[in-house]
Amino acid sequence: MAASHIHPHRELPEVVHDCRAPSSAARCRSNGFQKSQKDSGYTTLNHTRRETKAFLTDEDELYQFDDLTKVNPVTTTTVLKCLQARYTFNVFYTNAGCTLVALNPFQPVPNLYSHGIMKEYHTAPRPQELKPHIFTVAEEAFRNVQSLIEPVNQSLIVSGESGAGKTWTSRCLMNYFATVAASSTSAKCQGNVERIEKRVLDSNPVMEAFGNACTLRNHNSSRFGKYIQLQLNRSQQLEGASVQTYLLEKTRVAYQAPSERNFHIFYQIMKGATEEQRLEWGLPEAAEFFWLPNADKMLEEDQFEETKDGMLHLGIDRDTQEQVFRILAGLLQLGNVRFSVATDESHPCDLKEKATCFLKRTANLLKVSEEGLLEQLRVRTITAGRQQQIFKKPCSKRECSTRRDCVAKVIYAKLFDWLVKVINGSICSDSFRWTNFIGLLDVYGFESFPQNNLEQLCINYANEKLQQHFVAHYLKAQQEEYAAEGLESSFVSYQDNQSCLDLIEGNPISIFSLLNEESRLNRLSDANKFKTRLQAALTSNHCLSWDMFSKDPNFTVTHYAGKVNYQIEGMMEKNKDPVPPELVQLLQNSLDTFLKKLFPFEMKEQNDNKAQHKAVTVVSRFKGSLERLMRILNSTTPHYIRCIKPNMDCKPLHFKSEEILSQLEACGIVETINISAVGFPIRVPYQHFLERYGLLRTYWQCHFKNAASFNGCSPAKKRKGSSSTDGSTEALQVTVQDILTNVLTGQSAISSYMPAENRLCRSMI
Ligand code: AOV
Ligand code: MG
Repeated sequence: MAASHIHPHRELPEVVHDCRAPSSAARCRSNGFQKSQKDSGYTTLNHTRRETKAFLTDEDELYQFDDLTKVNPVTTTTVLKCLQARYTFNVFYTNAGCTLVALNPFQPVPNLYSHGIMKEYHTAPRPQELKPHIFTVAEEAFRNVQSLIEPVNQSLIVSGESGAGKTWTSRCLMNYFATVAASSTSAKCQGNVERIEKRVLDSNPVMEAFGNACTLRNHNSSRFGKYIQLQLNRSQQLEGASVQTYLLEKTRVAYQAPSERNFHIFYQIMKGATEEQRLEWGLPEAAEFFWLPNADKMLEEDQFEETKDGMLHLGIDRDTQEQVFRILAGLLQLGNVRFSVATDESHPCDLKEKATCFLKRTANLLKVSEEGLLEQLRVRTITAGRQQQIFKKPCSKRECSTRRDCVAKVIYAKLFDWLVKVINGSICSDSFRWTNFIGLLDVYGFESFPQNNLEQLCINYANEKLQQHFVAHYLKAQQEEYAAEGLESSFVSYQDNQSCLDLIEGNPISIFSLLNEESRLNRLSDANKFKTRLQAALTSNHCLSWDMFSKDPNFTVTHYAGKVNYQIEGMMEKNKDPVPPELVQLLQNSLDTFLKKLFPFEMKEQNDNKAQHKAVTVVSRFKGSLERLMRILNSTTPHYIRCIKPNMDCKPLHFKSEEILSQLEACGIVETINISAVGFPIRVPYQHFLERYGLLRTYWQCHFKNAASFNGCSPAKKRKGSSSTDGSTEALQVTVQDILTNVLTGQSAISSYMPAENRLCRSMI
C-alpha cells in the first residue's frame, strides 16, 4: 500500500475551466462503441474497453484520462495515480463508468460553475464529450426527463464522507437546474419562474443556517438529510420544488462535542443582532453561553443578513423572523440555567449562582411564567395507579439538566419542522402544474468521531442504505441483467454490504430491534446489559466486534466505509426521546403566539406507560423515512456522484493518497469501473426505440436517397424472438440501429439526419 503522500502542488496559472477542449480519452471514447445486437428486449451498443494504455509513469498523459474505464489495468493504484495527476492539474472531476468522481478542491475554483460553463454543457449536442463535470450529469438527467429512458423521473445521488463536498455539489446542481430550466422559459412567464427559482435557491442558505454546524470533520456539516425534488412541467420549466428532510441532529442544541459548534444560526444571531435586539434578547457582545462554544471562530457561514433575506424571500416576514430569533435567544439563555445538587432528596435542586438571571431571561423570551418554568425543570409529574393519580417528585441534578435540554431540543426540532413546512409552502407547486421531477439527495456523510452515539449510528446507517442502493441498482442489477441476456461479460466480484445492514436493521434481531425492545420496557437503561444482549444475539455477524481494551460499554460496527466504535451509554434514552407532557403543556401555555403555534394542543402526550409502550422510537421513525426514500429513489433513474475528500484537514489542494484510497475502496470504485467497462451504456426497450426513433427513417430517406451510401454498417440480423413478422418493420429496425450506431461511433453527426433544434436528437444523445 502506498505510503501517505502529499503531492507537491505545482504552481499553475489560474485554472479557467475549458469544457470544450477534448482530451485524448474523450476522443478515444467516441471510437469505443461498437455495434452489438443480442437476443434481448434491448437495443444495445457495446461500450468496449479501449486498448490504449495509460502510461503510469507519465503524469502529463495520465492527467488526460477523463474516464477511468480507459485506464489500463484498472487497479486502485492506477486509478489513484490518475486522480492524483488530474488533481495536480486542478482537474477535479473524472468519470468512473456510471459514476462521476468529484475531488474536493477545498478552495473556490474560478469559472468552474459560471453561467458560461452552464451554457456550454446545456447547449452541447453531446455533453458527455465535454470534460467531466457535475453539469454533464445534471444535463443528462435534464434531458432524460423527456427522453425514452425509463423511468423518466431522475435522482442525483451525491454521496461521500463528511466534508467531501456533497452539499456544495448539490448547491451547484440546484443552480444549474434553476438556470437551465429558466433559459427555456418563454419571456411571458419569465417573471414568475425567476421568482420560484430564487425562492428554491434561497431555501439553501436558510436551511443550512438552521441545520448545519461546524464539526471536527467539516466546518459546514449538514446535520440533517435532505431530498429536494425539482418539479418540471412539460416544457421542462421549473414549476417549483419540495423538500423532504431526515432526522435533524437536535441534540446539538444542548450538547456540542469539544471543538465543535452549535447550529450556525445561533452564531449568526450573536454576531448579527442590532444593539436594540441585543438589549431585548439579553445578548451583550461579551456574553458567554455554554451552548455557544467556539464563537471566536470566524466562519463564512456566519451570514445573518443572507439568512434573513432568504427567509424574507420565502415569505417569512420581518416580524415572524424577530419572533424566531427571540426564541433562539431564549434557548441560549436556557443553556446557562444550571443546577446544584439538592441538600436533601425530598427537595428540588437549587439554581447555581447567576442562573436565576438566565432563568428569568429565558422565561421572558419564551413568554412563559418564571415559576412555572423552574417548577417544570425541577419537579417530575408522575401519573400512576388505576385512578391515574398524580404525584410530584423532585428531580436529581442530572434529571434537571436532562429536562432543560429536552425543552431546548423539542423547541428547536419543532422550529426546524416549521421552517421546512414554510419552505415547502413557498416553493411547492400544485401537482397539476408539473409532470416530472429531478430529485437531489444530500444527506450527512459517513462519520466517525472519537465518541459516537445514536446520531452517528443513524447517519452511518443512512450511508449504508445509499451504498446498498448503488450496489443493488448498478453493480448487482447490471450483472444479473447481462447474465439473463446471455451476454458474455466476465463476472466482476463486488462487495455487498447486506450483512452490515442486517446487523443494524435486520429482522428479527438487530441493533435497532434490541434498542427498541429496551426502549419499550420502560425500565432504567443499563448499557452493560445491553452490550451482553448484543453479544449473545448478534455475535455471529462478522460486522460486529468489541473494543477489548475499553472499560466502557461499547460496540464496533464494520461499515462499508470503515470501522466505527459506538458508545452504548445514552443510546437507549436517545432512542426513546421522551418529552414529558408537563413540559409541552408549559410551552402550550406560552403567551408567545409563535411558540404556541409550534405546540398545538392536540400534540400527543407520551408520558404514561401505555403511550410510552406504543411511542415510535427514533430509529423506527428514521428507518421508515429511509424506506420511503428508497422507494422514491427506486422509482427514478439514478445518477451517482461520488465526492471524495482529498485530506482530513480540509486543506486546499492537498492530495493524501492513503485517505483517498480508503474512500475509493469503500465505495467500490474499481468494481464500478470494471463493470462499466464491460457494460452497455445505453439500454432502451426495443419497442420504445422503434416507436420513438422510427421517425429517423423518414428523415434519413429524405437526406439519403440511396440507402447503400450509408456505409460503415452491415445490416443487422433479424432479432430472434422479435414480435414483428412484418418485413418493413424489420427494415426499419436495421435502419434505425445503423443510424444510431453511426452517430454514436462518431462516423456521422446526428445533426446530419435531423434539424439541430429537434428535441429528439437532444434526448437521444
Ligand atoms: P459535505 O456536505 O459532503 O459534508 P460540504 O459540501 O459541506 O461537505 O463541503 C465541505 C467544504 O469543502 C465546503 O464548505 C467548501 O469549503 C469545500 N468544498 C466542497 N466542494 C467544493 C468545490 N467544488 N469547490 C470548492 N470548495 C469546495 V457533511 O454535510 O459534513 O457529510 O454532514
Ligand atoms: Mg453536507
